[in-house]
Amino acid sequence: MKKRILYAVLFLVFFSALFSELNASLEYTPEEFANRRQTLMNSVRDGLIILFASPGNAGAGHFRQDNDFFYFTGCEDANAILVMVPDTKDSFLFVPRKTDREKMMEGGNSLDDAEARDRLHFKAIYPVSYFDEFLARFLGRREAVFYLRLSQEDSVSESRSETALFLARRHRNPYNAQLNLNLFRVERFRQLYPAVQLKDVTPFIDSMRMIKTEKEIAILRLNGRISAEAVKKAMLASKPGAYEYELEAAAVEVLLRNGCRGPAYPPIIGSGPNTCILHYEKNNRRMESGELLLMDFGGDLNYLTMDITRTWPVSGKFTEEQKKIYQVVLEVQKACIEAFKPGVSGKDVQAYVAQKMKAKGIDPLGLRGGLGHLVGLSVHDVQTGELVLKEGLVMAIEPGLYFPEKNLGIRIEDTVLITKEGCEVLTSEVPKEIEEIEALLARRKF
Ligand SMILES: [Mn+2]
Repeated sequence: MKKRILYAVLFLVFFSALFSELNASLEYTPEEFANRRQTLMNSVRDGLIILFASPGNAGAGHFRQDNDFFYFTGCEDANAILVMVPDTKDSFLFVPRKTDREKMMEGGNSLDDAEARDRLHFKAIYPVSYFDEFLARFLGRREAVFYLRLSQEDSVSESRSETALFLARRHRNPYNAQLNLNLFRVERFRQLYPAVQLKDVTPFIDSMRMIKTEKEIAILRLNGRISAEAVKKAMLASKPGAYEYELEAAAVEVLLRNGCRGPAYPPIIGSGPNTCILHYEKNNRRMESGELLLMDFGGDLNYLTMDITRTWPVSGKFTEEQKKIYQVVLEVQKACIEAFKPGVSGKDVQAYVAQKMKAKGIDPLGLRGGLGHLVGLSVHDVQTGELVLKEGLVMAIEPGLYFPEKNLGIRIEDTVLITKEGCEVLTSEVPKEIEEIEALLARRKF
């Protein structure tokens, strides 16, 4: 027993050290962001590009910058504005002037840092109160076009279209039907600058954000390993009689120990009937032997997310029926991953899956496979146009079969990087083969 504890401690020390060393080399450099601004200005070419930082912290979570603002600045100042001038290739940052009291409570921002302008490659850093005067001066001289985010914002857990969807749902109740911040800003521009043509910068941003840079790929690889370890720890924490939230605790600990801000979305840990609720997040049910557990989980590391789902039996052994359905989902998921390579569309993947299932004599039970969703600064990352796979895209593939009448839902999800010839599974370190899962669960003692 003592020996086991010693090994556990040694493993933990080694494990933490390994990941933290990797973490240190994965800091973004200011040049990464300056280069992105140049690329964006090269493709937009006219007018002004204007992007907004998050206004401030909300709720109990840690501050997380607006995705588009972060992508082009790396700056975590709240309530700031970024202006890019494609004509001169200059960038300007506008930041609130903090009072002494604010500085004492929260620390300063880029305005208080004399070297920030040079280090971050801005032409100037101004107080945000100068922003409208800056625009007035600019409008006196040049053709009036502002490139704004006319589409919705995304967040760590929600895509641009989900933001729009949730807003539409909120507006079902007329007493909650105010504009969100993004739309309010557009309205304000229309009121203050009626002669200025407003154009959407979002498609330009999205085509850049879709293809991951070398640094982003390194961060995503590490996040894949950390998030996989987290799911493995949750698998080992599962047992008949345990509560779903106990698994959440085990998994989140691995994220926090390894430098993630936290989960990329509310962890989904459903047992029995809850395996059939796709976005279940109460995580407060007691699990029993004979049931399945479905866990959908991923970390948020340096503003890049991860998405994994595994399904396993609480008892440690699949029943024959569970095994049969699990095998179908697994074969479809593996066939999708086999089909992933540059040039492939969703239809191509479906055709490959159908042919593969036929050759193996497996009834896919209506499951067809496909492309899944992109992963990046948001776990449901940005996308422009009809999706065809390209080198540098990162995708989650997540086929699932759900039978509420049997309290049986199975989903298997990995996040993959599209490479020159195929794809690299970033989350491969958490088992998904039946024998591997049962072998891992056999290590539990209860
Ligand atoms: Mn997913």
